[in-house]
Amino acid sequence: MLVLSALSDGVLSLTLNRPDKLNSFNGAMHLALRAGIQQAHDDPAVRAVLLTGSGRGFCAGQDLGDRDPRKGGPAPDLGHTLETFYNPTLRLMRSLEKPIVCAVNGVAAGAGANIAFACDIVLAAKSAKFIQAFARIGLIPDAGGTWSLTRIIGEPRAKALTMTAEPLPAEKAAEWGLIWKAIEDANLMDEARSLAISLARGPTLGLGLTKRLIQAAATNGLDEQLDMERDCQRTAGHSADYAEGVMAFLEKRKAEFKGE
Ligand code: T3D
Repeated sequence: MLVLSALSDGVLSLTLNRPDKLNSFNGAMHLALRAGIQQAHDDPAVRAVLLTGSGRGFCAGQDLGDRDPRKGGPAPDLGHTLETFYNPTLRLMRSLEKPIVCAVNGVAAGAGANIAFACDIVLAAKSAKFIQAFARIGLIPDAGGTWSLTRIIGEPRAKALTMTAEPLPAEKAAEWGLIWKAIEDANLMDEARSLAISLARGPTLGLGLTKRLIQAAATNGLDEQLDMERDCQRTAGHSADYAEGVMAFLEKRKAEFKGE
C-alpha cells in the first residue's frame, strides 16, 4: 500500500508509504493519495484528514528515479505530469471543506514541502526541515509552492528559499508562519492526532465554510469578502451544529456537534 489509509474517530489518516525513497511520489502513490482525499470529500463519516509520512521522512517530492535521463527516450513533458498528477490533488485538497492536518514527521522536499503547505494546519517535528529542492535540479517550484510561499512569507523570503534551496528548519518555518507549530519529535503524532480528532468532533459545516472564506480572502476585496461572510454565516446559522452550540453554551455543557 503506497498510502496507508485508516478511518477512526471521524479522522481519515493518510500515510505516504514509500519510506525507502523518503515517500517520494511515483504515479501510483499520487493516485492513491488523490483517492484518499476524494474519499474525504465523498464520505460524511470523514470529518478531518491527518496526512503524514512513514519512516524518517515526510515526502521528498517527485521520485527522481522515474526521471533518469540515462534511461534514454525523450525528455518527459513535466507540464503534463503536473496537470495529470500534482495539480488535481492540490485542487482537491484546497476544495475539501473539512480540515486537513499535516504532521510533517521528517524532511519535506520539493513537491513534498508544498503539499504540506497546502494543508490547513501543519505541525512539524522539530527535527524536520522544508527544502525547496527544485533549483538543485533545474526545475521551478511546483505543487502550488510559488503561490503559497509568496502569499504566506512574501516575495523576498519566497525568492530566497526557492532560489537557494536552503533547508528551512521546522522552528523557523513556524516563526515565519509557514506552519502552525514545531513540536518535540516524540510528541508529534500524538499531538497531531488529538488535534485532528478534536477538529473531527467540531462543527464540520462551519469549519468547511471557514476554510472556504479564508482561502477566498487571498483574492477577494473587502466588499466581496463581507458579502461572502454574510452568505456563509446565513448557511451556518441554519445548521444543527449552530443550534447545538448555542444550547450547549446556555446549558453550560460541552457541545456535541454532528457536523451538519
Ligand atoms: O517530475 C515531475 O513530475 C515534475 C514535478 C516535480 C516535483 C518535485 O518534487 S521536483 C523535486 C524532487 N525532489 C528532490 O529533488 C529531492 C531529492 N532528495 C534529496 O535531496 C534528499 O534525499 C533529501 C534532502 C530529501 C534528504 O536527504 P537525506 O540525506 O536525508 O536522505 P538521502 O540519503 O538523500 O535519501 C534516502 C533515500 O531516499 C536514498 O535512497 P538510497 O540511496 O538509500 O537507496 C535516496 O536516493 C532516496 N530518495 C530521496 N529523495 C528521493 C529519493 N529517491 C527518489 N526520488 C527522490 N526524490
